[in-house]
Amino acid sequence: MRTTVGIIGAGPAGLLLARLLHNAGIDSVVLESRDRAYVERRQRAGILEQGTADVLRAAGAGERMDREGLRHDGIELRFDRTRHRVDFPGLTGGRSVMVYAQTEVCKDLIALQLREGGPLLFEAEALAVEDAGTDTPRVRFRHEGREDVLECSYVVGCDGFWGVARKAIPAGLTQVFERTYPFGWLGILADVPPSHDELVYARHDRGFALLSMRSPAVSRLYLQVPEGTDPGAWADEEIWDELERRFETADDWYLQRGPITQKSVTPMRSFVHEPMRHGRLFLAGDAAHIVPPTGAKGLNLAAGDVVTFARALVHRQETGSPELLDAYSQTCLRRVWQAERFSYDMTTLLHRAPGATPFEDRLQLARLERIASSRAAETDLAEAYTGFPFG
Ligand code: RFL
Ligand code: PHB
Repeated sequence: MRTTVGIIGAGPAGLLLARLLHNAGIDSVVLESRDRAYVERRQRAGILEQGTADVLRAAGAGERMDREGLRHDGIELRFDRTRHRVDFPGLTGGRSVMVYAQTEVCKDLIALQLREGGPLLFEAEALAVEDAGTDTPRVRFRHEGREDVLECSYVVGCDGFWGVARKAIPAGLTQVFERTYPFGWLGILADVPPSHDELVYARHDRGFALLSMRSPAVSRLYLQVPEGTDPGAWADEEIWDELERRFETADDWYLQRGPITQKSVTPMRSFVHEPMRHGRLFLAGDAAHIVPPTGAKGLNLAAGDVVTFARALVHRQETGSPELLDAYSQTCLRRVWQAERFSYDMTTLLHRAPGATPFEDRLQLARLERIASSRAAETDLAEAYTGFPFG
């Protein structure tokens, strides 16, 4: 098997990349280790920056998003039983975000790829990337019980944090920056209309809580829990009781309960692998970097990486110049580190670390009050949340 771009992984990064390349007339093959149903059901991100939504639209993958997605013009910060709304368009010159789940983005891109694009193989597990430093990189993979080789001009590792692509970059050329947090998120899906029309990020002495949504009828909620928590250890009513405590306000707002249909725990981590390129192997999305979900940046970073790669490859094909491909890692990392910074800031602003001192608690409240009372501080948050322009 031979192709121009071998793509490992059919998460948002791999699927969007395949679409962008198809639209530019460049052929690709996508290898995905899981089956289609698994990829389409995996609960993850919910927020698209305006730039990500624009890219999906321009790629011809925005039709259902524009019909069913919810445009959000702000978020609420909740602390000390008070509520503060951050008005995105008013602070950023008109920018907003879109609530449209990662599951739906993936479904739309898979349908398009299978209808119009190049091969997308499910249950095709990449085993290794070979000869990444040469002009003829190869992906060894297993599909339908057989081992095979995909010969490529370029390989893009979009295979997430646990993938194999990153391992093909020699350790001696690599620097890893990492931080783990001593807590995770217990996330639930519930068949109940969201109790607020925008996302609510709550800081509470008992820990962080987030109210999000998947549709006008389905809520997505998260609770900060100790690292390593077993989701089964939390009874449904205990979850609602705890959410109610952490979202409590001084006014008459209340949290509506409903049947919980899914429950899981996500660890929290910051991680950056530098460089994001070795020879003709490029890393994109979670394969190269992880952010804690508090800033809603992971999927948006993945989109930024593959847009950068697609532009660079088109430039190479049109002009013969490798300049943009050579700059890929540097270009992506600038944006990545801004997202790392913002996600870290949001995480430390809103979560209660085990053993936090009263001094640290007061500082958190002072940071929140600063955002609530200074247009400059609030604008900084609004600009980062809605996303910096692509490229
Ligand atoms: P993915 O989605 O992990 O996809 C990688 C794909 O590669 C496949 N794979 C392989 N395929 C072939 N061979 C191999 N050897 C392979 N190894 C792995 C996997 O099966 C998979 O299909 O990475 P990608 O495409 O880079 O996308 C990244 C995003 O998924 C991730 O950053 C976001 O979900 C993060 N995230 C959020 N991001 C946002 O922008 N906004 C949010 O609101 C947001 N909320 C979240 C999140 C992530 C969360 N979790 C569960 C970590 C909320 C949560 C709870
Ligand atoms: C989600 O809806 O899953 C979501 C929203 C905002 C975040 C993280 C997750 O910051």
